Amino acid sequence: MVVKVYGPIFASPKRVLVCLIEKAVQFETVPLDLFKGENKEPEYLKLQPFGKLPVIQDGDYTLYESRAIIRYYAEKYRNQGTELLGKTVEERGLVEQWLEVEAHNFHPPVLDLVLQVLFAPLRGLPSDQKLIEESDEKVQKVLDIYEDRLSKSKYLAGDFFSLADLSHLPFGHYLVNQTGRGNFVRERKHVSAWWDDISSRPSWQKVLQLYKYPV
Ligand SMILES: N[C@@H](CCC(=O)N[C@@H](CS)C(=O)NCC(=O)O)C(=O)O
Repeated sequence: MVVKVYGPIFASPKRVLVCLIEKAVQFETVPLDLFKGENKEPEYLKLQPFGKLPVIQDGDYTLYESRAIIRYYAEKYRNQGTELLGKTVEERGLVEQWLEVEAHNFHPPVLDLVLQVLFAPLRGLPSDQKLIEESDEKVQKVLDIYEDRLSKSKYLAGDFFSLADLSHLPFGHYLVNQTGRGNFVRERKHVSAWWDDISSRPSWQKVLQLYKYPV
């Protein structure tokens, strides 16, 4: 059974796509246009009642929340493709810790920047300058902590690439390439080397090549 992934051009579904490629899991994609509100159509809400992307269908199994989906596939295909969860329970603990950091410390201010810097002008709305300034400050503080961590280990959870690193790719891409804040990464030597390493992985390059971001 081939996994179906909804909305591949958008950022959060890309978290799932890059994981499936790392795990050598076959998938097909189902286009869904957020700009046309297709995520609020009754048929889609049956799959994802909050009207967000992504959702996956794997046979008659349906799952939403991108970080839940990547954990599911990393565990289900533990012995296939790249090992993304660590080899010991201690490594797994660190993978989980940094996945939580990505979700709760890195992602929220980066999302605010993406919404204010990229999407507000697109919708003809004014950008909230105060929120932009606050988010800039928050992201830089988070990256200071990453710089310290990455001066001690090559990747976030240790000396192995994991789900924790992978989870940064979709919005890290926005931060570095689309919001004019590449300097936040480039000014931090270890963060910069880490970003170059993870974003040059063939899996991520393939996602970028196949599914262009909408903005
Ligand atoms: N926590 C969710 C967030 C998903 C999310 O916000 N997706 C965006 C696309 S990147 C979306 O569906 N936005 C449409 C909306 O909020 O109406 C996940 O990781 O799956």
